Amino acid sequence: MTLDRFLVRNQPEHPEASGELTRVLDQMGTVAKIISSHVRRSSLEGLKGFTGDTNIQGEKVKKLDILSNDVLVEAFEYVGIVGAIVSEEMDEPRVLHSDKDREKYVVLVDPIDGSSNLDVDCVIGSIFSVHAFDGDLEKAILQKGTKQVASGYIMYGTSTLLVYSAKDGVHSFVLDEEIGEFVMDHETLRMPRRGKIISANFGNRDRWAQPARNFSDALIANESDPYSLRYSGALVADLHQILHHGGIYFYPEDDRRPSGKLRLLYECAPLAMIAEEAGGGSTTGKDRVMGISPQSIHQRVPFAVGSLYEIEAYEKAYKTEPTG
Ligand code: AHM
Ligand code: MG
Repeated sequence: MTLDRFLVRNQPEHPEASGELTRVLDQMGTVAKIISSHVRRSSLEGLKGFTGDTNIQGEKVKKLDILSNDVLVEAFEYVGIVGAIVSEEMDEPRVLHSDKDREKYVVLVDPIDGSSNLDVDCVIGSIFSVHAFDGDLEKAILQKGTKQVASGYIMYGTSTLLVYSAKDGVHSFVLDEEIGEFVMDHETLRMPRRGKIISANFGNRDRWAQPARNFSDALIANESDPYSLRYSGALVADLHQILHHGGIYFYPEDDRRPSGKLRLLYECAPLAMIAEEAGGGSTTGKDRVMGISPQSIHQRVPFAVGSLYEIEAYEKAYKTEPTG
């Protein structure tokens, strides 16, 4: 079963079953193939390293960040029904069309997740979220995660994978490079209720908010049923592993970053939706990530995502020791 066949087959099940969401998701598959091909050839094509610029987040921009961003913008300009695109790499939303009768969606993306892995040929990803758009751009962008029409990620690992949900479960496809198609590997991914993986940057442990420290100390102290630490530097890769084996990823607020590191609209909310659709959850510690009303396009939030058991324990740690 290829991605395009599956999308057509499932079209009537999509909440917005006009066939147009299918076009957006199908185009994401094309984007995935193009970026994947550049990622695989990045050493040969001289795509490693920085451009010399800094983005709105204050982070140094890499060549592949920009190339991937351009691929996404061009792809959705072509589709016609995407009115605008919001990206980690662009200060402001890029308006693609102003044909009010045709625009149906806004696409929000992190073109390259785990940029620091790029130059050492380790796993990276792309994250996307699709919002409905009825002509009011700001309203369309600043929607709660619960309002997402679809979301997903692409993982450039040992294989290239595309995982998405259109609120009808989580579907996973692997790129067959010989035929140039995404082929289904899991029709419905379900996450274990409780897992074995703990994924966080423990180099920051002493800076974390106290509840996150308490939570991780308690988990690690469980000698009878120990957890395994897995932290790749790419959230997509860590979440993908947790989807299969269960556990928790967290990037909490700390004394340098009071709102954490990760961006709500194009990193946290789309992956929170994937986790929830797979039977897991996501929280800031205090609030369900999917329920947060965004205030700005590059807003950051403390983020934990994973199996229900660990997410509940994380929230309990925040209730026991509020951060104020
Ligand atoms: P990026 O989109 O700039 O790559 O940042 C997001 C990434 C996540 O994929 C990863 O989990 C985290 O930042 C790693 O940050 P750190 O190096 O601080 O642990
Ligand atoms: Mg990024």
